[in-house]
Amino acid sequence: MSNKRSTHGASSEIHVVGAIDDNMAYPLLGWAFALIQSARRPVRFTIGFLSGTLSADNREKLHLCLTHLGANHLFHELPFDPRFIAQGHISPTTFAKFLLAEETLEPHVWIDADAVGLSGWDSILDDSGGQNSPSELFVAARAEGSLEKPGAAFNAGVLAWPAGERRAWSDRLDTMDIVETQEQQLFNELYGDVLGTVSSTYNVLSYRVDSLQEIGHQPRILHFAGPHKPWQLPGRYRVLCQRHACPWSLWFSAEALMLSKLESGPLRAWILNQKRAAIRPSGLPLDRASRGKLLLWCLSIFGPAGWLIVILAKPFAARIPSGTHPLH
Ligand SMILES: [Mn+2]
Repeated sequence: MSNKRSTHGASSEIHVVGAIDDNMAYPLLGWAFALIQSARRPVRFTIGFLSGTLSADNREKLHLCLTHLGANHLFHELPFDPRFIAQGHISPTTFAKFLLAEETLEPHVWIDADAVGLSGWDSILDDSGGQNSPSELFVAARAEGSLEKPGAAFNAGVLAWPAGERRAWSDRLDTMDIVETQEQQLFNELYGDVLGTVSSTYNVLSYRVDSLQEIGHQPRILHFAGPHKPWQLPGRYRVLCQRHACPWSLWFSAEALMLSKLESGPLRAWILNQKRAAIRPSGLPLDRASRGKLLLWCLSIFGPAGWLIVILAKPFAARIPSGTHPLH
C-alpha cells in the first residue's frame, strides 16, 4: 500500500497521527473509534508513545481492541528526551508531535487523544489549501469568521500538515525560556509566520463552551483541552451533562458505542477495568487551575454521597473553571 498519496479525494485514505501514555490508554479507544465511525474515507492511525511511558501489556491489549474496532493502526516508539517536561496536566507525550511530524513528510493530521471526531472532520486536509498553499502548517481558527491577527497564538491540539519537510525544533527548544506551555509556545514560535487556518470547527475547545448550542454550529473535532476530562466523570453523573447537552456528552456517546462494539470481544473485563481506572485522576489536584479536576476527584472518591456535593456546589458552578462538569 502506498504511503505517499498526495490527493484527498473522497475515497482516499486519511492518515491520523496521535500519541499516548498509559494514562491515555482507555481514552485512545474512544478517540480512534469516533474518528473511524464518523469518517467517510478509510483512516490509518500512527500512535506514538515515548519510551517507557506505555506498557507492553497496554500496547498489546490496545492493539487487540483497535483491531476488533477495525482501526488500521501502528504503534510507534519514540525516544524519550529529558527536555520533554511535564507541565501541570500536560504530559511529556505532547512533545511527540514534533518527532512524528518530522518523520511524516506526507500530508497527515495530528489530533490530540483528548478529542473526538464528528461528521466532516476528515475534510480537514481538503480545506487546507491543497498543494499550492505556501503555508507549512494549518491550524483551526480561534473563532468562526474571526480575522486572525498574524502571530496570534494557536492551540496545537489539531495540526493539519501538508506534504513537506518540517522545521527544525530541537535547537530552538534548547534556547527558549521555560514558559507555562512549552510545547505550544515552541509550535507558535516555529510556525507562526507560515501558518494557514482552517475552520474553527476542526478544533472546538470544550472549555470555551458550556453547551453544544452555544457553539452555533456542529463541531467537527471537539477537543477536551484543560485539566479535567469527560472520562474522569463517574457514570452516575453523566446524565446531568447529557441533559444539559454539554460538550462532554459527545464523548459519552462515542464511548458507549465503542464499548458496545467491544462487548462481545475477549477483552471486555480489561476494558471495563480501564474505564474504572480512568475515572480516578492520579494524585490530588490542588492548584487553582484544577478546581474542575478536584471536583471530579471528590466525586470519584465519595461514591453515591457525591450527589450531595453536586447539589450543594451547584450555586458555585460558575466558579469552577473550564465549562464542563456536572454542575450545570
Ligand atoms: Mn489536548
